[in-house]
Amino acid sequence: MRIDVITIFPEYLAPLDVSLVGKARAKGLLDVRLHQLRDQAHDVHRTVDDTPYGGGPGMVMKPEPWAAALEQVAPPDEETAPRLIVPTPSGRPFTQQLAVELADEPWLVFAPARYEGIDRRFIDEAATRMPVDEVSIGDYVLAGGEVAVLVIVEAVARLLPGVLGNAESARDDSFAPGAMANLLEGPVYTKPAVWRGREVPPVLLSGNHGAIARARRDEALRRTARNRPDLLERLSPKDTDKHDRATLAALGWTERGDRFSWEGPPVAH
Ligand code: JCK
Repeated sequence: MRIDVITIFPEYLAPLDVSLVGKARAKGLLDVRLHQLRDQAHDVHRTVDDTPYGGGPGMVMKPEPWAAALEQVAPPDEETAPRLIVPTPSGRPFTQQLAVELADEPWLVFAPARYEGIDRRFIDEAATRMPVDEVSIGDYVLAGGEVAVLVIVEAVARLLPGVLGNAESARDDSFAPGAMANLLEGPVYTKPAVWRGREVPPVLLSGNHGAIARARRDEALRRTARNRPDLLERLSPKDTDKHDRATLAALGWTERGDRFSWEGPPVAH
């Protein structure tokens, strides 16, 4: 996969040289190219921003340098066009599903902005030439799009064939005790079996694989109920067994129609 990033802070993307993404690049599985947006601003101050029409706080990135940079990276007269990803707090949520979709693309171009974002006309014009996704990595406000690029590139890179080792890639993310995006996973443990007087749950040392799977599933259900009740609301009772429903009932979650609903703590008799 080829990835181009256009930014006024290419040094902010230094983590792409390290760890999983760095190794994927070293192996030739990923070709990452960084571009300085200011190279496309030709006035003495290499200006890339200006005041917003209509007034309001902050500055807006000018369309001309972005268009020139994109045209240099992906010339309009070539037969193949990339998919353009624009991080923005008002984008659609970046999810594992979108990561899987992006991992299938041969070429991505990222346009991380600063200030209040990029003049709308650049995005609208780019969309006449290539698929454009405006995405948000979460409900908080960053100072710019570079960190979002790091997040998205790492999530996509680990899905590329050959990037993870065999042992890791065999463990599909949608296969775990909870089936990722449905339930959270429970806690994990390694040696020693007792550390500072704290034992690993004995079932994990029992060798009873059925009991281990059950205990992990129960922990996944408990954690999801506590931390992500929104995920339990989307869980189909069809994807649960009798034991799951008993565990959920003990947490106050009962079957109502084709969904689970929180009915409050179960009453003692
Ligand atoms: C790209 C500039 C900073 C700050 C205006 C926003 C009310 C607009 C992001 N999940 C995410 N959070 N933040 C970003 C992100 C932030 C960015 C840029 C991505 C470019 N900024 C900024 C404030 C505003 N307010 C809420 C008004 C931009 C992603 N992905």
